[in-house]
Amino acid sequence: MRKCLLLLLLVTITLYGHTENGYDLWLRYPRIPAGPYNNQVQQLTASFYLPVTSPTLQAARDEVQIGSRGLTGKMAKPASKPHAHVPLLIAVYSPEMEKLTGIPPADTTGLGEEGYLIYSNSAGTRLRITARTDKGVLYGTFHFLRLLQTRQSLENLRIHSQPRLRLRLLNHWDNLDRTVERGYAGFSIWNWHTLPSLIDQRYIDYARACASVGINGSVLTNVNANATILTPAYLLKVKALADVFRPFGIKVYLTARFSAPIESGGLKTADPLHEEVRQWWKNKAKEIYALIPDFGGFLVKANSEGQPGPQDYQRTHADGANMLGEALAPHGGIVIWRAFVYAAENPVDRHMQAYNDFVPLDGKFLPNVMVQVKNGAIDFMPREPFHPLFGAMPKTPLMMEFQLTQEYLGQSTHLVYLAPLFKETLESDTWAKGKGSIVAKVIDGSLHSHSLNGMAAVANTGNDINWCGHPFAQANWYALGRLAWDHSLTSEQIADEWLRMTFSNEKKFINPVKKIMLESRDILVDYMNPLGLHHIMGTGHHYGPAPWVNDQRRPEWNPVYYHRADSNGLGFNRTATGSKALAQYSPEVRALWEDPADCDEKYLLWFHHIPWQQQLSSGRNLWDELVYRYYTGTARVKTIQETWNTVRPWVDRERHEQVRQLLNIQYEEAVWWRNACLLYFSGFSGRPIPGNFEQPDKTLDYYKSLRFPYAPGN
Ligand code: BDP
Repeated sequence: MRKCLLLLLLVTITLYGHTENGYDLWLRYPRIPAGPYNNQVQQLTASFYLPVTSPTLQAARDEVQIGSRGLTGKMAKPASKPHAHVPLLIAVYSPEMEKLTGIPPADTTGLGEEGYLIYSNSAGTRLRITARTDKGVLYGTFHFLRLLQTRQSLENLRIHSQPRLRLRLLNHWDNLDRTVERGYAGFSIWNWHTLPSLIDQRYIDYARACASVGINGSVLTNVNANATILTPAYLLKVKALADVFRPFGIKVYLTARFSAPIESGGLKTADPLHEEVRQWWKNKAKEIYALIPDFGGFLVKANSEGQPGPQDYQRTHADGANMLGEALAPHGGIVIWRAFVYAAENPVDRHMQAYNDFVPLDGKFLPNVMVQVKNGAIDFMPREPFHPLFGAMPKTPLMMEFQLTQEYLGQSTHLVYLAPLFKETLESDTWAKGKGSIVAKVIDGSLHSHSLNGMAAVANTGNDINWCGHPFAQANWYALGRLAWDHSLTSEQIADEWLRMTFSNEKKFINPVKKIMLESRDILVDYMNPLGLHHIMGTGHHYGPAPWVNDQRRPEWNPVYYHRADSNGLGFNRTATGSKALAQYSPEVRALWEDPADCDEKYLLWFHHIPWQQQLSSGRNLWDELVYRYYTGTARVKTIQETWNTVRPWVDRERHEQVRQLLNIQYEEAVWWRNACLLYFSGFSGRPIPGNFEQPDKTLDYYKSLRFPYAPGN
C-alpha cells in the first residue's frame, strides 16, 4: 500500500512537476538543467569572495549561498581572500581588488549610494560585483542572481546600474488589527500583537523580495491612520521591523494621523500653527529617531475622506506639511503629503479639486516635503489620463502613487499585469516645459531639478501563502520595484524576467504567457470600463459593476455622477462647455483631448458626453462600439483561458490549477460586468444588444439585487 502511494506520488510529480505554493516569489532558484550553462554557473559559484563587514554584506552572502544551492545543487563556498582562483568577487570597490581579478577595470563615478557594477571576463569564468556602498553590493548581488535565473550570458559583462529614483516605496494600507484596507490577499503581514518579540521569517523574506527589485522604503501603516502607532509601545514594534529591514536597505515610514496630538498627546488642538502642537511633533520625532535612527518619515492623508487635517483649523496643506517637515528635518526625515483630496462640500468636479487645492501652494513647501500624487485625478481606475498636477507644480518634488492592490481591477481574482498601466502614465507628456516633459521626468526630478524624488505604490501583500492572492499579482509588486529603479525598462522586459524567475525559462511557456500579461490590462478595460468610462463599480467594496447607483450621500460617490448616461448619450463633459477640468492641462495636452472628433478613444467618455448615434473610428456608433468592446473584452478572457491550458506542461500543478480556477472566476466576472453594464446603458440608448451577440441570461434587476456584505478589503 505504502509503495503504491509512493509510486503514485512519484508519477504525479513527474507528470506535473513538483508542487509549489508561490511563497518563494521570484526568488525560487530552481535547478538549472544539466548542460553547459549549469556547468558555467557551477564553476562561477564554486567559491566566492565576499568580505562580511556588515549585516548588509551578510545578507548578500546569504543570498549567494541560497541562490547557488538552488541553481546548481552546490552551495558556493566563501573564500577568505580574493585569490586568483576565486571566480566570483563581490565587495565594495577598491583598486587592489580590481587589480587582483584580471577583469578590465571599471569606472565607479556616478554610481552613487545604491548603484553597482557587474564585470566579467570574456569566457564568463570570472565575475566581479562592486559598488561604493554595502547596499550597492547587495543590489548587484541580486542582479547577478537574476542573470543566472533568467539564463543570461555571463561573458564580457559590463553592467553599470544605478536607480533613477531615490525613494522607491511600498505603501501598506495595513491596519493595526491586521485588516488591510483594499487588501485581497489575507490579513496584514505585520503581526503587531506578537511584535517586537517574535520576528516572523516572513519579515525577512519580505525584505529580501523588496531588496531584490530595489524597493528601499516601506510605509507600514494605512493612510487612514491610527494614532496608536505613534505610542511608545507600538514604536518598539516598529523599531523591531526597522531592524529587520535595515540590512536590506529598507527604511520604515509611518502614516501620521494629523490629530495625534489630541488623541495620543492629550492636547486640545492639532492646529499646525499652535506652538504646543509643533512642539509635540518635534518631541515625537525625537522619540522615534532615538529608536530608529534611519526612520524615513511620515506619509499623510489629510482633509480627505474624513481624515483630520490643517483645514480643520483654516490652515493650508502647506501649513500642515511644513509643521511635520520642521519636526523631521533635524533628523533627516521627510514628509510625503498626499494630494488625494476632495471634499463633500465642494461642488466642483472631483477631477479638479486636488489641483485647485495644491497648485497655489507650489513653492510653499519646505525642502523635505514631497507631495504624493496618484497617477490619475480620480482614483486608480483601470484607465485614467495622467493627473494634471504632474504638469503644474514645478517647484515641488512630486512623488508618484500607483496602486498594486487591484481595488478597481478585479481585486485578487483577475489576471492583470499593471506595468503597461504604469508605463502609460510615466510616458505621458505633460508639456510642462515643452515637448518631452513626460511624467517620468517630473517624478525622477530631472525636469525641474529636484534631488528628492520617488515612486510609491499601494502594496498588494497579505498573509496568503503566496503573498498576493493571485499568483500573477506578484508580477505587479515586481514591476513596481523594477520601474522605480529604471522607468525606461519596457513592460515586456519586466514580464520576461518575472516569468522566467517565477515560472519557467521554457520559450513555449514564456512567449504565450507574456502575450497574455501584456494584453491583460487592455482586456480588463474593455470588459469593465471601455472608452473612458470610470467609477461605475459597486459601492463601498468596489467589487463588481453597479453603474445604476445614485443614492450615495456625496454626489461624487455615485457612479451616475461619472457616466452621466441619458437618452442623448454617455460620458462626462470635462471640456470648456462642461466641468472645465481639461483646462488644468497644458494647451498642447488639451488640444489632444478637447475635440470629441479626434480625442483618443481610450479617454473619450472621460472627457466628453457623446451622443449614442455618433460614429466612432471603427465606423460603429457609440452604442454599437460599447457593445463590441464589452463582448470582445469578455471573449478575450476565454482566449487567455485557452492559452493557459496549453502551457500546463511547464507549470507546477498547484499554481497551474490555481490560475486556471481564477481564470474561470475572471471569465464569469467579465460576463457579469458586460451584461450588467450593457443592460443598464441600453435603458438610456434605447437600443438592444444586437441579436448576433449571445444575450444576457439574467435581467438587470437580478444584477441590481446582488449584495456582497463580506467582500474583502472594505
Ligand atoms: C480609495 C480607496 C480608499 C482609500 C483612498 C485613499 O477606496 O480605501 O482610503 O483611496 O487613497 O481608492 O486614500
